[in-house]
Amino acid sequence: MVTKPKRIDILGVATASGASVRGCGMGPEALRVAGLLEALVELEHSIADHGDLRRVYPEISTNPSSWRLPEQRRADVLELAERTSNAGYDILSGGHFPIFIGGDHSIAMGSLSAVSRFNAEKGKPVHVLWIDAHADYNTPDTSPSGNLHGMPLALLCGEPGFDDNFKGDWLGKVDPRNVTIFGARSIDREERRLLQARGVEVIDMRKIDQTGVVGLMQPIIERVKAADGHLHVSFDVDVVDPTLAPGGGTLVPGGLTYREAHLIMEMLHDSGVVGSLDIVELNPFLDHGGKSATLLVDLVASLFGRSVIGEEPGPVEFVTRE
Ligand code: EXY
Ligand code: MN
Ligand code: MN
Ligand code: MN
Repeated sequence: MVTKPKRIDILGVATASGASVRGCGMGPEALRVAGLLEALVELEHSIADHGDLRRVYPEISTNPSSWRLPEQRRADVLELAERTSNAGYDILSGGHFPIFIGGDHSIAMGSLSAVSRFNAEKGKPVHVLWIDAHADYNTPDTSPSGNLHGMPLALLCGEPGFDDNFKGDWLGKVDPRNVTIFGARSIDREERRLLQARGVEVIDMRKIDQTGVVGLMQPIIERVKAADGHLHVSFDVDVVDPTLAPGGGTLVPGGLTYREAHLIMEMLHDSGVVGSLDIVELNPFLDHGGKSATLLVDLVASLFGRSVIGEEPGPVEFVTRE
């Protein structure tokens, strides 16, 4: 039996500025419409919804063809990273479990910074499980696209190549040897070199096919337990096979099955080591009738204790919106 966190705090970061495809700024609302809060209440958790951080664009894009200009999107990402880091730090300081709902994966620059800053003060090591088709370990020098959602892990691991605008009190630091990327099947050439050089563990889809989720997840969980660490889980919707989760802007074939994805979350629940969560990259504009949003809500429910057999429910303390 795993003890329930004191309270789960939901923080939306409504942005797509780290991506080249628009739409995942609507992700937080789609997750609420798909029943995220209700699923957690159903599991007898106390929750607080902090609403969404978003940037009110100070200028209208002069790019008529598609999207805000790269320098505008960069300013958005940086401002939201700082605000997310500070809001996440406050949630953790209150003793609560933060779920950061995106938004594209650049929001992890802020969420993971919050987690690493908070735990650094406590002397508790942070481990990261990055569940994603991609490694998100590019730097501005290695990125083929320039899109910042492909770079959050590299920034947090202290890779060079980011200019001074990416530094500040809000930025945290993670040891790359405590990072595991799970479900990868699209990594760029220079990115792969960096991952190897820094000792980041990469579990690609081939390993998952050959070994299975259980044998791969167990050592990850044991390592966090042995270190008495805080595990931050960053879940990118595109890790799941696109036939099951079409609502993403950077889909790659050959992803996790429905049961593989749930089994990861169920094992994480039972482990009791998860202290924070990102749910990112959901693009409701590309989704098929809420299919991916619903799947993500069900996966979060598995992480927070939903099971067929069921558990003894605890008391509902309160449900608030802040
Ligand atoms: N590696 C590619 C790039 O850096 O442009 C694709 C990154 C996609 C990132 C998505 C969120 O995981
Ligand atoms: Mn990602
Ligand atoms: Mn991805
Ligand atoms: Mn498989």
